Amino acid sequence: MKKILFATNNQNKVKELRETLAKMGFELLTNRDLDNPPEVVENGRTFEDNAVLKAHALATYSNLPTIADDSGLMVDKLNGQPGVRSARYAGDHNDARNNAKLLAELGGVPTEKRTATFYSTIVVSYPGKFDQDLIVTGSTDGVITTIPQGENEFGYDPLFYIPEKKKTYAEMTVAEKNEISHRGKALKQITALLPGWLESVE
Ligand code: ITT
Repeated sequence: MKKILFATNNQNKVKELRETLAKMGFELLTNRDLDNPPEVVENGRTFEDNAVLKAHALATYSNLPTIADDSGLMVDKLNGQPGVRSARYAGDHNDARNNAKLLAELGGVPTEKRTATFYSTIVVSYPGKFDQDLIVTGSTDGVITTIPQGENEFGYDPLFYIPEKKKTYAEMTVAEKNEISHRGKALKQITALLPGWLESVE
């Protein structure tokens, strides 16, 4: 099996990508499998900037083709916040505090004005070929609930409700979420493009 690195410390993201890449014949390694991987300062202005920072840093370190995802939630009523700062909205990667802050910021806002969009940018980089990055994006519209719903504990999932499915992301299985999610949509494009892209850069 060909090795590919997913430059992430987020095991929930790994769950959402692993099976698809395995079906394509890739063994998915992550930062956990590396000895002392570099910590990337995600100070880009956009999801793409940050995904590129992660993909390039870890491809250089590992010498492996490397996938990175940068994602976040843009809430209309909050002028697109938390956006690229989604992981650090109320505290560094503290999902409970981030969710509590989001609910507090939207206190008293009626359902029809609680609209939001989840975005994901996935970048795949090949060591030494950073001018040929593969870049895809996916987005999904939803509504921010007033109370958390669902068991799955990934980030804002319990607050992100999909009206067509009558479920939050946290009430979906990984497969159900991948069908409609921001990351799932980006991943579908990766599935289509990765084999040809790898051939062209290798
Ligand atoms: P990396 O190691 O991959 O950078 P991260 O958790 O820091 O992991 P990001 O920098 O992309 O990831 O931050 C995105 C934040 O947005 C993440 O911490 C979650 O809180 C949230 N998020 C992204 N995708 C999500 C999803 O599918 N469901 C729920 N929350 C999500």
